[in-house]
Amino acid sequence: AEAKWLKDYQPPVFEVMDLKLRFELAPTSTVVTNSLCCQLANGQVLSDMLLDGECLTLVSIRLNDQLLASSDYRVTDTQLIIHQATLAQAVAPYQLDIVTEINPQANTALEGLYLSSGRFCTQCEAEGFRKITYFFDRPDVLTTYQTTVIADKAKYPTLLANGNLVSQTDLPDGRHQAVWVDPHKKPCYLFALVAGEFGCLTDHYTTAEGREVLLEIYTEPRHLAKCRHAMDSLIASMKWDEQRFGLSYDLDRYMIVAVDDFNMGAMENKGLNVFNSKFVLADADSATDIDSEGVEAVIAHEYFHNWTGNRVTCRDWFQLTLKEGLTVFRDQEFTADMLSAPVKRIEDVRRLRSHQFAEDAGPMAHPIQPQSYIEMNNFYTLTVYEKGAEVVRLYQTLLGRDGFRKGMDLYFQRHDGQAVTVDDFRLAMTDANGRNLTQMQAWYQQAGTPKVAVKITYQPEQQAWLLDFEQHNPKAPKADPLLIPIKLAAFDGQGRAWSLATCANDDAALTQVAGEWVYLLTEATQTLRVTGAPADLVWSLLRDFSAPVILDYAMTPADRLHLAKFDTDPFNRWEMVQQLLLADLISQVQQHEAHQLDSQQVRPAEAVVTVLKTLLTEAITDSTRTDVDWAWYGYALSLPDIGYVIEQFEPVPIATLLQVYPAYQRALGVALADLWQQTYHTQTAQLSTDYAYNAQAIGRRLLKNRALQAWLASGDAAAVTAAQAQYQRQAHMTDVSASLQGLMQWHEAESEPLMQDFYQRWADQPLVLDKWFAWQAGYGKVQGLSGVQRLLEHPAFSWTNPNRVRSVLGSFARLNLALFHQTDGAGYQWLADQVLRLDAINPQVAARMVVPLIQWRRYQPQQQAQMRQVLQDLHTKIASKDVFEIVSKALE
Ligand code: DPP
Ligand code: ZN
Repeated sequence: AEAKWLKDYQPPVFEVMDLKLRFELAPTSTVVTNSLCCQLANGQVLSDMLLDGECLTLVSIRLNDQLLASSDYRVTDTQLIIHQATLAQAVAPYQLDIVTEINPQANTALEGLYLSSGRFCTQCEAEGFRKITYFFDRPDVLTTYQTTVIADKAKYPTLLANGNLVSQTDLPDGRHQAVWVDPHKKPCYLFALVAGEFGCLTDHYTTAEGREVLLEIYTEPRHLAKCRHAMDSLIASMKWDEQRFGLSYDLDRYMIVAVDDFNMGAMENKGLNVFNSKFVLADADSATDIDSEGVEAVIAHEYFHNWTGNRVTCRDWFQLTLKEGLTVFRDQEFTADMLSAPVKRIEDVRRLRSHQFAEDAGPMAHPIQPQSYIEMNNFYTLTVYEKGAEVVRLYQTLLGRDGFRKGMDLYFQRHDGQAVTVDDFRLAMTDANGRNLTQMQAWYQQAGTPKVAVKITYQPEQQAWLLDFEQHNPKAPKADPLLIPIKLAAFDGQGRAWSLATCANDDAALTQVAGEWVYLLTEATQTLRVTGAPADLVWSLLRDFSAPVILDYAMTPADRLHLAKFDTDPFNRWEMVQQLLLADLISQVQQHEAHQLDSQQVRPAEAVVTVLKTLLTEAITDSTRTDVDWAWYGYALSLPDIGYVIEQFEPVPIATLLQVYPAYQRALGVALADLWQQTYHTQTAQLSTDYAYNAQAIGRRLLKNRALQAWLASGDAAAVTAAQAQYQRQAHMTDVSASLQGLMQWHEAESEPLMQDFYQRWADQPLVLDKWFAWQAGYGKVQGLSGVQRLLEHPAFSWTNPNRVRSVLGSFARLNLALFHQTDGAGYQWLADQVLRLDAINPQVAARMVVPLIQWRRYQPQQQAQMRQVLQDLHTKIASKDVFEIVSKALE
């Protein structure tokens, strides 16, 4: 497999003026007629015409209406090459009519045109269009599309494609046809087609410009009632984008189609989004709060792509973060406005630190603008998306919301209708604000999470604080320093904020943006000197997580407690509690590793118990208040993810960690059992049994269920009874799910009859059944690996449904760490066996499932050897370039 490189980018030789596609749909043999009109692009000279195409059966090619002979062109596994000599004899513009045949039913890779539960749908990003027809499958070739869809009317009553519906007619043979025209030029990765039997929820939106837009959500008819939340989310997104960015929708129709078999979350095809049904269908009975938040965020994300991605697209796939980082940032800001801004920030930073930091420290580490790839699908990563969004956020932190908006306005003014690069985005921000942002370039080019070490000292004679900063990127030790904004504040002994205004004049790097102090790191080492300040200040740094870095700052527990109490930044208050917990966890793991204490002796430190006791007491006392951010309490009272704890060790003493972490959870449960119980009851009392989707209710449920979890961990029999009762009430899926997960984790035997009941209730609802699989794969311990294996043999398991595969293989390797890391290495072998099997069916998903194995270098010698052996073995057997690329990098 050959790598493609950013440095080899060449502009397209041909420009396409128009494309007409005609599909005669049939499950095993669909005929695609592609009529494309093209000519040499400006400044190009005639050469062979290279059209991408894979897994296609070529039927015929006409050039300017002349049937070509086989000597006029050549076909390889990946291309159709029309010889220069053939073109030289024709008159430009070239009218090509290419007829091919494809087999959607055999398409289990779910790239290109495929069938999902008997419905046709497409997925073209990144390079799936080449599996539909021969074309210039690259994002910088944009053209207008007319799509004719022909299919049996009884089996496929709904026929959809991008743009506006022009005509729909019956054909004599029981078939019908629909013609769709998309007036906006687009790259082929945004093409979409859908055909099948659907129910449709409709609504309307009038844009700020007065355009009447028809909104449609298509799904299996039986799921129609579960689409309301998605529709409300869509309308809220349309309104939000107008208010925040002045961006309105640009077609008469916006369609969303939910399908069950989908490799990713969703796809922003112009005017016709295709979604994994997981991110469309949600009601109180079948979806948790987290699921509903996911629907709201993904609906918004795909909608926002209409401007950041579709109207302005990427020049090449190395620029993916141009649209993804920016669109994730936009959906984060949207969710922050819809629910709770601090809680959204906490959730995003938790995910970043638990998963993206790990990716950035491992063998797949890459800059947000990767320099090369073998399989582009492998670069739809947490780094490109989540770190990319953090980099976009840096501009807003530096320029303020207004400055950021000015930059966005200029970006659209300059580039609407174009395929551009991350440099174009940076230049728009630069020019709109008259600010030199050249140093931001390094954020796009360096892999690895930067570390910022801070030493703070006080000089009593001068009443001066010295804050020494040093930045360093272990993955790129020789790289240029980055521009890192550190939001900061200081609080005195009484907890009062100390104003930095007097020192701002002495140091140009200290500025105020939107009322917050920001210290700009631009050098490898830099010192901020704050004079005339009292000795009792405690410094709050990297507030609101103002840059995606690891802050290396040894605070005393007393200072952490002080900020946990007085900091005015809710993110950093949360962070202080988390740091207390993390430091304690790390020290207990180290002690156990050194002295082989048994897990009975795990005890949370006094400071930890004190701070959690304070928070729980507050939550109980204030439980009737309606102005409290309850989700904040829920997260403050949660342990750092085990994934984040693992990140703290090199090498990772995994066996010890997997003893200590649950023992610590139990010990915290026991130490505060009464308070967990009271929190559970006081919050339950405040919640109506009716489900409501709003920040207040979501927050209460989060806190209540966190308390239930901790109480269950304590071993108290009353907690088991409470959890069983909560399950039996069947109030909504958030409560059902929390009770079952808690019981499975801490009282697996007691969970069994409830799990059976759950199966009976939900056997015919795939998205809910995914949970049933995921909980067993993620938490089931009693039956060991054979219990997980049995899930694969369950009649409801399916290798061709990505959600189902992820719910077993993904949950197992991410959550069931005791089995995954079991000492004989059988957990590693089991996962590798399944990856190999999946590789033959769906390489893209297989490549995701192998990732937990590639972190082998982080572990101790025994696990290292076992994991490496399994990877080496896999390397010799694997067929796809998807898995090959990842395993090869892991073994380099
Ligand atoms: N472009 C999709 C998304 O992130 C993924 N293919 O929205
Ligand atoms: Zn996206």
